[in-house]
Amino acid sequence: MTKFAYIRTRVEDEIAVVELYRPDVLNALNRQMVTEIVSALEAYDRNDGVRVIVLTGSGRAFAAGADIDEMAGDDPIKLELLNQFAEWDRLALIKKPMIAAVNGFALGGGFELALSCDLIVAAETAEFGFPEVNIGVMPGAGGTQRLTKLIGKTKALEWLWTGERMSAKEAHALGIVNRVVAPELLLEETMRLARKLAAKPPLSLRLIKEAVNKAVDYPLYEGMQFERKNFYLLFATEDQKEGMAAFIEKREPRFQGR
Ligand code: CO8
Repeated sequence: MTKFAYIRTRVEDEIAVVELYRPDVLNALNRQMVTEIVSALEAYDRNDGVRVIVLTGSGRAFAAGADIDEMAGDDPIKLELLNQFAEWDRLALIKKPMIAAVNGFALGGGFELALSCDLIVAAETAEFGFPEVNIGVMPGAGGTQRLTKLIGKTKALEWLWTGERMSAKEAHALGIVNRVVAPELLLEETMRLARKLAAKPPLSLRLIKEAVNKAVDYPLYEGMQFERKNFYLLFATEDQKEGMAAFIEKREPRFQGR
C-alpha cells in the first residue's frame, strides 16, 4: 500500500487496521489525512485478502475533529470549490464491515468518522461530541443527520446545541456505541469482534449491510422488497451451498467469499 503521512496501516488475519496517526494534534483531520483514510479504506474494500476493516486512533484521541488551523481562514466559495465532502460521501460506499475502535476523543469530524463506520467499540475513557457550536459552526460531514437517525431529534438537538461531550457509557446507553471496554483491551476486543465477522460468509455480511442501510432511508415496504432480492441473490453463492450442507452434515462450514 502507498506510503501515507497521517495514517498507519496493517493487515492481520484478513483484518485491515487503519490507525489515524497525527498524535501531536489529537489526530485533527486535515484534508490530506481524510484523502489518505478514504483511499486506504477503498483499497482494502477491493482487496480479496481483507474481510473486515478496523479504524482506530492513537495517543489520546480517535480524532478531535477537523483541523481548525487549516479551515479557520476558509470562505464559502473556497469550500464549495474544494468539494471536500465528496470524499466523505465515498465512506458510505465501502461494502465491507467497518469497525471503529475509539480510544479517546471522537469529536466533530472525528465523531462523524466513527459514525461512518458500521459498529463502534469504545474504551471506557473515550469521549464523543459535536463541539462545533462552540467555534461558531456546525457539523458538515453528516453529524446532524447520522446522530439524529440514531438517537432521535430531541436528544440529538441537545448534544448538538450544547456541544457537550458524552462519555462512552452515555454513548452506549444512547445506542451509538456497541461495546465499552477497558482501554487496555480496546484493540484486543475489537479484533475479537472483527475475527468473528471475518469467519462469516462475506457476501452475506455485504448484502446484510446494504439492506440494513436501506432501512434507514426506505419506507418499510420498499426496504423489504430490497431485502428479498438480496436474500434471493445469496442462493447464487457457493457459501450458501457450503453453509447449508455443513448444517445438514453437522460440521463447521468453511466460507470462501464466493
Ligand atoms: N484542530 C487542530 N488542532 C487541534 C484540534 C483540532 N480540531 N484539536 C486539538 N488540536 C491540537 C491543539 O491545538 C493542541 O496543539 P498544541 O499542542 O500545538 O497547542 C493539541 O492538539 C493538544 O490539544 P489541547 O492542548 O487542546 O488538549 P486538551 O487535552 O487540553 O484538550 C480537546 C483536548 C478538548 C479535545 C481540545 O483540544 C479541543 O477542544 N479540540 C478541538 C475540538 C473541536 O472543536 N473539534 C471540532 C472541530 S470542527 C469540525 O470537526 C467540523 C467537522 C466538519 C467536517 C469534517 C471535515 C474533516
